[in-house]
Amino acid sequence: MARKKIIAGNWKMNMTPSQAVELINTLKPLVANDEVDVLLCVPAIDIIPAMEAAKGSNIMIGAENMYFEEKGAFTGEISPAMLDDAGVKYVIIGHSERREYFAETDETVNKKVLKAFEHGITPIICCGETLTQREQGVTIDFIRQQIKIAFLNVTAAQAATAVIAYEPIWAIGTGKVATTEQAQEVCKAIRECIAEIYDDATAATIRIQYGGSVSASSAPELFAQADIDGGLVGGASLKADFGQIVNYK
Ligand code: G2H
Repeated sequence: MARKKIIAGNWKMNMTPSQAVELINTLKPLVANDEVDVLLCVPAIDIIPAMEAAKGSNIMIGAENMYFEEKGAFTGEISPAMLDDAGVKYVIIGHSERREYFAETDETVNKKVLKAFEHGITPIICCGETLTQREQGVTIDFIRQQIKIAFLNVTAAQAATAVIAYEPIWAIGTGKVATTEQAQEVCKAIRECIAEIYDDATAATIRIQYGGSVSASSAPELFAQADIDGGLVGGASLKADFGQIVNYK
């Protein structure tokens, strides 16, 4: 069965609650395309008003992060139960900005992935190499390691429902998009890695996005690649361009 594309916005630390409502109202008619899954991952404080604003549309609201503990003395963190109770179905885990600025590691990513599944929330698991790693020719090895650790103790049934976002760090917010060949090569390698960890059926079902300066002009070619099942879109999800990306065909 063909995999349904998933096109997700990652608003990062942008949009106040009232701006979130305004943007969702603008985007609703522009992204009304049932052929793809449309998701906006928004700051925690925006989740509830964004869900209200998105009601009656095809826009799903997701989170940008969560903690791996159930509850307790973790000032400032958001628990999986809180997301679940708010109706969140997707959460971004291990974005490179979380790894760079908030000390997330492959191990904490794995803990969060397991916790998300425990609460019935689908993780969008981010991976990606630095420019140095690409230049040194170790991209695939590095990504394989990130994937293997992220999926430790995750069952095949769970893995099949996960989303992986391949985001080369050098392409994030820089305007430099990976070439379609570069993006496809790594997404294919990720799928092969999933087949090695699990089996062909799981690899054929899991959805793999490309992320990193995706725009209305780069989306059509990227999303046409055999192993690319949509995108994780930062800057361009904050404007009407997101509508063009969702309707990339
Ligand atoms: C990569 C991406 C969204 P942008 O971080 O996850 O952002 O499209 O702005 O590069």
